[in-house]
Amino acid sequence: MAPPAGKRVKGVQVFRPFVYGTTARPFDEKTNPKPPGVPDDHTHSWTVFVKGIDDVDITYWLRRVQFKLHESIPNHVRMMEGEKSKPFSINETGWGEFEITIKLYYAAESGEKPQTLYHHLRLHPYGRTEEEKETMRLNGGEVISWTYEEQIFNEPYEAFYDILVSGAPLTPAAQAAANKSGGKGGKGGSKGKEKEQTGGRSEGGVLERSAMIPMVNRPGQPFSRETEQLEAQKLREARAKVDEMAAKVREEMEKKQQRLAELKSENSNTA
Ligand code: SLL
Repeated sequence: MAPPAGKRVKGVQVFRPFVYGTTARPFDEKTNPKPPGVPDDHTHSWTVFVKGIDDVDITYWLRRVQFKLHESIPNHVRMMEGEKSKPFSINETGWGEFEITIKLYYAAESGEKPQTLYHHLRLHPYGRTEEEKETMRLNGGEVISWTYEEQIFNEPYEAFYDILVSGAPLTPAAQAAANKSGGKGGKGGSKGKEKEQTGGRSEGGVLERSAMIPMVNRPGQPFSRETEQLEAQKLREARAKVDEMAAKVREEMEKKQQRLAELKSENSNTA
């Protein structure tokens, strides 16, 4: 592919959050019956996906995704073309866990080469404790293994930069609202600013074509400032514990050194 015409925007980095991973569910007569034709040895249905944070559209920067599944699965290399506002995803059934190769193909305007991610399909929750395992369970039976990631575009081409930051096209309702407020002849800087951000908002409050993440969690949307703060809190607590343990070890060492000095002097006295 020829590189796009135009210059790169120097000194600028644009990042876009996204989520990838798998969701698996054991077959169960009541809640997840096995569809006809699924082999006897298959124990789970599962999905692998790449999507926007809070399900916002990402197809303006991510054009298509290739999923490479285990060779035992028929037609194991699957290319998914982007469909606006829909996750890139594949539904399958099987019995075993394996590593999935996820290759990201960017918008042609970006001039970026494809990049590969690796994700381990999880059918069974894991962890040292039941509590840890529980964090992988959603809606009772589902086993989730999801990763938050940020795609960084370093010094993007000008045309691509425009696509990244210009905001999503207005929905008809938003267009009407914008016309209305504009028609009243409102002056002032803040109005102008609002107009720049033409995109709609997701349910969690995230603007289209932005790098925002939601303030709080919602069911099935665990990546938010709330989660970030909880993680930071956990890290602070772990750090305090490590400091405490280190202080204790130091104290014990000092005691031992003192004892050693005592023994040495006793020894020299008796000699
Ligand atoms: C394991 N190393 O032993 C892994 C291999 C393979 C999973 C897991 C078959 C699906 C199908 C399937 O689930 N393969 O036949 O369509 O655990």
